[in-house]
Amino acid sequence: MQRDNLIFDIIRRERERQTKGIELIASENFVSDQVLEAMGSVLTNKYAEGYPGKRYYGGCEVVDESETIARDRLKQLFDAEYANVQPHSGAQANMAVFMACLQAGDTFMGLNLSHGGHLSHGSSVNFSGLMFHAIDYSLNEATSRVDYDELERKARAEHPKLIIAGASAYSREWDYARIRKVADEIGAIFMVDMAHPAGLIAAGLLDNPVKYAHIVTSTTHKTLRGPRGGVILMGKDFPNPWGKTTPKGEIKMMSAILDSAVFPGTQGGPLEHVIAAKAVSFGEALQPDFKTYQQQVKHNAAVMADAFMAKGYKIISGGTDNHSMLVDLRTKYPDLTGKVAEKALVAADITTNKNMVPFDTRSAFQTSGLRFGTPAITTRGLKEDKMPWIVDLIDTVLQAPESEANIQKVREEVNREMNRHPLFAW
Ligand code: DSN
Repeated sequence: MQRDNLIFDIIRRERERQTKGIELIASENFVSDQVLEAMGSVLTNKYAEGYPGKRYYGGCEVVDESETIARDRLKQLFDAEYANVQPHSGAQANMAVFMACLQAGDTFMGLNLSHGGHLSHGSSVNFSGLMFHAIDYSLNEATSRVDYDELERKARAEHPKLIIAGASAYSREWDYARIRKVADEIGAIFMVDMAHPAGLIAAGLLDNPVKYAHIVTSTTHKTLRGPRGGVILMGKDFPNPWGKTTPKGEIKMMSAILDSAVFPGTQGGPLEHVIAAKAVSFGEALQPDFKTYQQQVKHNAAVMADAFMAKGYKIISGGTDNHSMLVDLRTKYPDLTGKVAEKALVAADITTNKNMVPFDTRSAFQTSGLRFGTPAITTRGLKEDKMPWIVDLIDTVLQAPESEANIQKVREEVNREMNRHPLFAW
């Protein structure tokens, strides 16, 4: 068969892009060579609908072992009793939880998307907002932190069946205990989507939501530094409170309902090559040096946020407890949109994404903010001493985002420095 040079040339160019630039997208990271190897393995050839020991295909005895190891390592990492490693993504994991806990049209509550929430937590263009009745809570305007008073007020008034904590752009720790308390009061299920800070949580640097929530979902590729994918966890199993029963009239436990909601409810065959790569990355996260890495991620983020503020930028909520931060450009550059800023930075080989800020005056296509995160550059080996340097470069670009000469000067400096931090061993 002829080699597909067209596609492999694209892969080569993407590798080059990743190698020469500063990667600041808060939800991205660089996996290890052995995670890549597992993903590109012959396991992609295997159909394995079902779960270990209970499959709909023959020949699953080998992949049963890697899926079991993935589940066991994940449970150990987060001190959980139940784990499902089959969701293809975080949104798929969330969809399975909706299917397990709600009926179409039921009310649930999540953080407003424009305040840092996620599409699958109730956006009107996502299945969550299209098929269910989504209500939201927001950030307090003065503090830019979750408005727990509003959350409690709305929960008591509207009785959602499911309350979701977790965000895509929120740099602060959560008060999970407070949300669980109101969920118990109104008889709601409490779910945490820990996709962004999962790695910091695994390393014990942030509170573990598995202690408080009924159900926890996550992606595996952000701070956790695994392959792209999703997972579902529970600290303790419990009977489904909405009374779903088996044909024999028995109350089903949530673990069985969740397993069925993933397969056959919302997915077909699991991606066993990705599940093996998840297992490898969970094994890496169980090593002591993963904690050192996460400490550096957190420290780099704190130093970066301070460096932005020292230059007159507004950081939403005044800092960060995790790996990410949201910059409101309006304080320093009132006329600069996130869209223009992102484009200029990308041209300088600094990758970030435009993001709405709470109470934004611009649309999601323009935005007044930029989101930054440190997981990827920390994997690359950059330490806190480089964070003010990165902020200087960003500020140089944003001072004259239309100037190609300015951008070129920064790009050359970025490429020179990143050349000193090899990314791939092969
Ligand atoms: N889109 C992801 C992020 O960038 O945060 C969340 O799924």
